[in-house]
Amino acid sequence: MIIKQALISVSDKTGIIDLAQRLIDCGIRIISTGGTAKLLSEAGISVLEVSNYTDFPEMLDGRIKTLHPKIHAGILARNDLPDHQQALDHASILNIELVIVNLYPFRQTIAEKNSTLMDAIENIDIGGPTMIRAAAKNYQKVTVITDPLDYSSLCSELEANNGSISLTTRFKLAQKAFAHTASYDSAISNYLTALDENFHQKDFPESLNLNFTIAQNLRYGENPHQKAAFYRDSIIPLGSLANYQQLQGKELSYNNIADTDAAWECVKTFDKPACVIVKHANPCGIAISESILHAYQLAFATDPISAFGGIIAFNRALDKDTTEKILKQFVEVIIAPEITPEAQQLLLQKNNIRVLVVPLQTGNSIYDLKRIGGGLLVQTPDSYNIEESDLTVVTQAKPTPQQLDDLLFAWRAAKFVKSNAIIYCRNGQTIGIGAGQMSRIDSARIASIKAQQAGFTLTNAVVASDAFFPFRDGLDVVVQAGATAVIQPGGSIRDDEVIAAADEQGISMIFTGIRHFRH
Ligand code: 93A
Repeated sequence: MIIKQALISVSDKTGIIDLAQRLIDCGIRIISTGGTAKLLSEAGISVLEVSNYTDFPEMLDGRIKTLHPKIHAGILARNDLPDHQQALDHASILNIELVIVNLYPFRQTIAEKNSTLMDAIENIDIGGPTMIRAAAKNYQKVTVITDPLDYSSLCSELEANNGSISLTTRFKLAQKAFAHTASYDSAISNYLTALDENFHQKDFPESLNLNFTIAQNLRYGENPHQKAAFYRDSIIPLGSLANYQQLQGKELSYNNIADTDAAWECVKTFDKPACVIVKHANPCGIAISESILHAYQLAFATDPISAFGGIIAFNRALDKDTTEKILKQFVEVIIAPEITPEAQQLLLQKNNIRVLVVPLQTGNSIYDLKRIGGGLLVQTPDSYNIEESDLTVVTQAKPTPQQLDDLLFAWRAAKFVKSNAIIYCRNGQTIGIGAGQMSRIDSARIASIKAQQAGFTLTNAVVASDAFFPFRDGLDVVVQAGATAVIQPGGSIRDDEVIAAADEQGISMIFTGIRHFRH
């Protein structure tokens, strides 16, 4: 199918002059809307303006530009039916075999701080999606381009094939086009259904249209008998795992991705050089220090047995010295904001290890999603970081500055351990982690056992508990193990009993007023 006419109507005009020139060179006539036509003619490219072609001016401040039968019949007429061709000829309508459109920037508009409902409404494109959908429906004849990143492959194919595009490419582009208009309409629906009757923003839209695009098929899911794939969100904060670049190693598995995400989200929250080692979605070692080498050694020492086959995350560039140490252990994935060239060289010795880099940026997706039978639980992410003003010392003893530092570190760590979480820390190192138990006292016992197994005494350790102690027994366990300061949310009806227990044993305790359940 040789392309004779192309319709170009774009808001984002990046690369459009270059593209138009290459189309002209392929002998294609260009039909274009006001702004696009102006830009192209100023660049010396000959264009037929839509309004001249349809003999109907753009009107209503541009709300009507391409919504005309001469445009839509030209796109929608089938090329396999002589009737259709006759109808076009009869009405002097040209076939349009290539549609290049990108839409009014709705998402960008609503993302702007001071944008109003009127701004949003004016940025709902009507003519553009209509052309895209018509072109995609008629992919047997029409090639549709919605993404500037596809310009160059379009031109290459045209130039290599005497101005025609294969059916395979047309079909692929049609799939992409419908995904694009669906995603565009989802954004509009999410935005509008989040407004209440007074046009105020509600926290959650009435209907939530999610848009994820497949990033990769995975070999299998959590278990080998499950099929799995990894999808990317339509908007990705820069520092999210979904932006990963893999430098070496085997293909990532489903569990690798889940665990790496847990490690990366945790390590990113520390300012000092930090290392987090994760196994089965839980950290088995977290540490901060002056160097990532030392942080790694400390994190590894928390639980060397569990660290076997773990995921290791850093919040600084991975250097040669640290890599040398890591290579002594069995590791599944390493993730860092950067890997130095020397470290990369060294890692090649074990080319099965998956090595990922992701830009070090905080910022969460707007929603945290959890699938349940027949539905979806949606919440804002647990991104609250406590400040000094949230803290209340509830005991007679006050924490020393060193204890306070450790308590704050332990509190950060607790957020990333599955509930019930009890974490012993000392000098920026986790020394016993009790995770995922149904009773808090069991988590406390497990944390002490883990510490002992790894050869730690718990003298002068501090403890974080992700939620309040419902009874004094949990507190008694950690104090008997050797903890001298505790951080926890408070808020139990038996807080008095727990505070009295702490005072009785002469330890200090801080309430945060914030809980960090993680399931
Ligand atoms: O306001 S519209 O929905 N009405 C239309 O008929 C129409 N036709 C194309 N917007 C319309 N467009 C959009 O105009 C395109 O999707 C594109 O984003 C933009 C290009 O306009 P211009 O070429 O004038 O800059």
